Amino acid sequence: TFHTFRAAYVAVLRHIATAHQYETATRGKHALEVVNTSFTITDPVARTPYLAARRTNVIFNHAEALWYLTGRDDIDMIGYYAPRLRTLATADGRLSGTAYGPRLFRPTGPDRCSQFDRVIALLRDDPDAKRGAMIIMRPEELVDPANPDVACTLGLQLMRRGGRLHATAYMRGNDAVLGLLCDTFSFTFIQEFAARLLGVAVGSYAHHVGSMHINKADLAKVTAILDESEQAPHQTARFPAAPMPLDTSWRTVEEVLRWEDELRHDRRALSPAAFAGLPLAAYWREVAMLFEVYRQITHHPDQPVDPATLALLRPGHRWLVEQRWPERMP
Ligand code: 5HM
Repeated sequence: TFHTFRAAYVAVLRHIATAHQYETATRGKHALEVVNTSFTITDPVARTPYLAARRTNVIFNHAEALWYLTGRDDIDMIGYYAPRLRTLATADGRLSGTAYGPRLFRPTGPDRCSQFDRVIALLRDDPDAKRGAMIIMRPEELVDPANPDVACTLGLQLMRRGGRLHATAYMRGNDAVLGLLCDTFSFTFIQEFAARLLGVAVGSYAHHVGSMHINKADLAKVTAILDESEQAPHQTARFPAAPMPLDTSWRTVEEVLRWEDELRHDRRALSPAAFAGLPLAAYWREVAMLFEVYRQITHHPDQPVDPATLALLRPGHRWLVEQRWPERMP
């Protein structure tokens, strides 16, 4: 059990790097592996590790979590933030296993509800329920042995206990360097959003993984992350986590996504004046501003990011953007 994700992340990386059980070679990747890894974090709002050596793309992290909420599986939105995901897309521009959105948030079945809607309704009516589980990996995903994109997450469970909403993720496999960070970000974001819809506090987040591994190609990065965590152990305290506003609803998410779409297509810019006028809480305005930063980075590669834009980011997010795109800073 750890307080923040950063502490859990560093502990998992250190454990595999110093005490791996197996060396595996499958589907073109060589990895160090530990089987059956679990951790719990008591503050899932502290989901971002501030580690320069990791160069977290915090804009992608928000885009991916919101992409899940849309229920979309097209590559257009997420491929803009993570171009390497395009290699997994089908000929008609869709992602299968990586796209958790349709599985969690798209209506299915006779009630035309999503798994998420059903779980929220269940937990509203029956707070002690233990059935609040959503299934992600599907039985048919192994029919084609060459399927390049099989979901790594088996399911997510929400439990309302002691006035708080706890979440559990169950994964068959997890890349401890890349996937672990992105997946914990998205799953705790969904947890916090669910807590807002239910009007309860955020509880703990637990993460259970069958195969936790470090790809050998990432070992140098892991060493750098572990060195940095020893030298700068208190970076998280410099950038306190911000909770999602209590009145966050589906309408909030839709408004942020309207801006995301405009900015991704470079149809509008989010100026400081437009930012001030957004009908959103400061937390969500700042998320929109992350997408504005990315619009400038992607659509205007010849110019540095506007200092007035950077000034409207949370200090922690600004720091991460500076680590990730130092060559684009004013
Ligand atoms: O061979 P396999 O299908 O397991 O390759 C996919 C790998 O991508 C996983 O083992 C895991 O290391 C990583 N992954 C992850 O960590 C993939 C996804 C997409 O579902 C994810 N987290 N969300």
